[in-house]
Order: sequence, then structure tokens, then C-alpha cells
Amino acid sequence: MHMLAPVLAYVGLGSNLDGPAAQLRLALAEFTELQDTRLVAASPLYRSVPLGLSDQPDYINAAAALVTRLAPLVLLHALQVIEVRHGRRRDGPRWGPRTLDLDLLVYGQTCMQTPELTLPHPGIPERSFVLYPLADIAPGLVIPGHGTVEALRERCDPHSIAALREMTHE
Ligand code: A4P
Ligand code: MG
Repeated sequence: MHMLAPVLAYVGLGSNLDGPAAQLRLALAEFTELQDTRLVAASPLYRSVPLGLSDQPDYINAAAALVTRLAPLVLLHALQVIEVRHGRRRDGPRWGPRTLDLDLLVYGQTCMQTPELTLPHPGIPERSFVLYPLADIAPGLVIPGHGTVEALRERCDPHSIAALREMTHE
């Protein structure tokens, strides 16, 4: 069977329900079980002010690097299986609270725009909860059309995000 060459991809993790930090730590462990995929880096966890609906708990956010032979849509579907396993429901409001949100931020240098998948993820340039963790694991990563993660992070609001202390149980 034809095998795809390995590609470096980045995933943004977010949760603000049912023990968000534990949700993220478990999701990172589940990444190590993904078929044809290796977890190569994970950022520390951050606490961030909710974007969108403000009447919801703070989020815990992180980013992870994967080397994968899965095609973009196959990887997205594998991430959605993990979201569902974490009790993710899609009947709430857009940008409302969730147990686990996994966004495919970047897949190599691929640019695509389909109803199911936009790459790179369009929210990256203005989201400090994406750029702070991503800059920890990939400061020199170029977001196609937007420059490096480090340069984007320097331009984003530092007041809406803070590193989470280690061993916090929230
Ligand atoms: N989709 C398209 N492109 C992608 C991509 N690159 N990665 C499609 C993942 N999914 C992508 O997503 C809706 C649809 O987007 C999917 O069916 C997929 O095919 P969803 O996860 O079902 O719904 P959602 O997450 O509620 O919508 P959306 O617009 O993706 O919201 P965001 O942008 O994920 O924002 N505040 C803080 N502080 N931290 C957060 O993590 N997250 C959100 C959610 C809001 N506020 C937040 C945070
Ligand atoms: Mg999402």
C-alpha cells in the first residue's frame, strides 16, 4: 500500500469543563496511541480567559507536535474520535464551554480551505492561547502567510493568559 511521507503537524488543545488540566493530560497520552503518528513535543499547560462567550470558566490550553503519516482529514477525524471519547458534545453554542477541543493548527506547509478543514487554522494569528503554548515547542515555525510563531506571539495580548503551575489539579 502507498505510504505517505511523515509530516510535522501541530495540534491545539483546549478544555474548560470536567477537570480541564486532566482532560488535556489524558488527551496527550492518547496522542501516543494514534496510528502512524508519533507525539514529538508537548507544551506546558496555560490558563486563559475565554474567547467568545465570556460567561464560561477559564480555559486550560496547550499545544502538541505530531509527526504523522496520516493525511490531513484522516488525522482530523482521529482527533475528533478523541474529542468524543472525552464526552465532547456539539450541541452547545459556538465558542461555548467544552470538555475537549482539538484544533489541527498546522499540517506541514499545507494550505487548504474546505468546509471540513481549513489549514492553517484561521484563528492562530490573533489567539494568545494558541501562540503562547505553540511558541514553547515551535518558535521558528512559519505559519504560511503569517510569519513565525515567535513574531506572532510577541504581538498578542499577554494579559489573557498565564502558565499553569505544575501539579495543579483543576
Ligand atoms: N474545522 C475546520 N478547520 C479545522 C481545523 N484546522 N481544526 C472544522 C479543527 N477543526 C476544523 O469545530 C467546528 C468544525 O470546524 C469541525 O466540524 C471541523 O470540521 P468544532 O470543534 O466542532 O466546533 P468549535 O470548536 O465550537 O468551533 P470552532 O469555530 O472551531 O471554535 P474554536 O475556534 O475551536 O474556538 N477561549 C480560550 N481561552 N481557549 C480556547 O481554547 N476555544 C474556543 C473554541 C472558544 N474560546 C476559547 C477557546
Ligand atoms: Mg474546534
